[in-house]
Parts: sequence; structure tokens; C-alpha cells
Amino acid sequence: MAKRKILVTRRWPKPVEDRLSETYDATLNSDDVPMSSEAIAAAFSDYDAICPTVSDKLPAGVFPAETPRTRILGNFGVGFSHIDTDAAGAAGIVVTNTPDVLSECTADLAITLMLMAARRASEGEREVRAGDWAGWRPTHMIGTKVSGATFGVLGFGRIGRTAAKRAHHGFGMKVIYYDAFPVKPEFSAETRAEARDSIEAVLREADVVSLHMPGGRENYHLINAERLAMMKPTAILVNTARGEVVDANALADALGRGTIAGAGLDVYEGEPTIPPALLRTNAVLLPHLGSATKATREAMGMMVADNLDAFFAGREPPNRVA
Ligand code: 8YV
Repeated sequence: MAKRKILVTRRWPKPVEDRLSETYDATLNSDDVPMSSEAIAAAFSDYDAICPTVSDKLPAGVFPAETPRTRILGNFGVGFSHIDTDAAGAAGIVVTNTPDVLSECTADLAITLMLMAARRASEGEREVRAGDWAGWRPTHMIGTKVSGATFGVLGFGRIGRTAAKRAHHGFGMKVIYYDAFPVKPEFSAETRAEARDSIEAVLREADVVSLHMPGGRENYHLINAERLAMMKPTAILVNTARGEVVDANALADALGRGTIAGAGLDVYEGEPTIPPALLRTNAVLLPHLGSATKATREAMGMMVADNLDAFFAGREPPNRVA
């Protein structure tokens, strides 16, 4: 039987590309720029599977009215707010994602951002590189102590809980959280985390607020000017979830006026464009590195391959989201 045709929209780790190329007639995009929505729409009639990433936009408009040749989208990532899963379902297309394998590295990055923002690491490095450091002095670049402080998690899922473990066991932080869905008692027991009954309650109490909810329409600008105003003036906001969860202009305004102390961001609405207002703040800004380690990116790719293999063997793909 001829090999199934699959399209991988960006370059993936070599061991994954090798595995996919062995099993499938794989087109590996080599230009390393995101595909346009038009090009993705056209691919639906040419490929049995498409493997997109967060840099590919698949809104309802790209999906064909009739079930196309493409039957499965093997998304490289746990977040899939860039894919309209209702439209995919209506077109008879299965969507899978890559949960769990990236929780540790994404949580590590949340903690990195927390520490960088609290200890003003980016500001300090910029000063040193610019040759502006005037030497040690007792009042120079004073930051915030996170040990023993309160770590507030919005979205107590896999990544949020993994970040909470690091904050609690590594830094003795008290963990509080809000999640829209019930959380198993054993999950909060791991970090003695205390549930709060609203987002607002977490924002008011936490010294560090770490965002771990999905993106998309439901959480669009969930952290807006009104909610930022509820945070302590000493607090730090960390976002490794999705850019659209935060109103970036409101955040830049809050940082500019000092109504919160700092922010650490890995994700942006409309990335890779960063709102200019944000560039003028003290926020720590990273280029969406949450899962960017060799081990994790390979594991993510292998998980996509496992899902495709299961689907084409007539089995339920283990990580189907739609
Ligand atoms: C991925 C992520 O690398 O998995 C996610 O949801 O945000 C990232 O860590 C990215 O989505 C690649 O598609």
C-alpha cells in the first residue's frame, strides 16, 4: 500500500522527522516560516494528515465544507487555540495534541520567569552589557524575595500543578489556585494548595500570579485592566499559557504606573509581534520557549507520530481533543 501523505508545517527534531519519513510520505517544510492560512486550506485536499504548530492559524475559514482528504491534524503542542476544533470536527477531521510531555519544561520556564522578574535579572543583564554598572551598592536593583511568598495559580491543570510543585517544594511558597473545573484532592495535597473560589480572590492574595489556562475565545483578555488593578503593587504576573489571555496594553499600563511590580512573559497575542508598549516596560520577555528543550520537543514529536500511527491503524488516537 502506498504510504500516507503527511504535511509537517515546520522543521521538527531530526529523530522525529526520521521516524515520520520512514512511516509516511512526509513533506517537511524547509523554509522555516509559518504557512499562510491559504496554503494550509489548499493542503487539505493533498494530504492525509497535517501536523501544525502554534505558528499556524487554522480558523473556521480554512476548513472545507466537505470532509477533505486530510482526516487528522496532529498538533505539535498541548495548546490548540490556534485551531478551530469545532470547524475541524464539522469537517470530519480529528485533532490531537501533546499533553504531559511538556509540563515539566513549561513549568520550569514559569519558575524561570518568576525568578527573573522578581530578581530583575533582565534589567541587570542589560545594565552589565551596556557597561552601565557602577558597582555594588546596598540599594542597587533591589528585587522581591519569592521564598515563602504566595504563588497563585490560575488554571490548576497539569502545567499549573507542576509549576506549583516547584514553587512549593523549591521555594517554600504557599500555593493558592483557582480552576474553573473541580480539582482532585490529591492534586492539591501535593503542594498543600488552597483553592480560592474566584480568579479575583487569587489576584488579590498572590505575590506571584502564574497563568496556566488555555487560550482561545473563552479566556480572551481574562487578565484585563480591571483585574490587574486587583493585584498587589508588589506582585508579579507570569504568563507561559497563551498571549491572548492577557490584555498586553493594560499590562504595559499597570507596569508603567507601578500598580504591579513586574511580569514575565513567554507568549504574546499575535506573536512574534510584541506590542511596543510592552517593550518599554521592565517585563521579562522570552520568545515562546516553554517546551523548548531537546528532550521535550522530541517527546512532543514522537507523541504526534504515535497519534498518527494509531489513527491510521484504525485505533483511537491517544491524545484526541476533537
Ligand atoms: C509549543 C506550547 O512548543 O504546547 C504548547 O501549547 O505552547 C509550546 O510549548 C508550541 O505550541 C508549538 O506548537
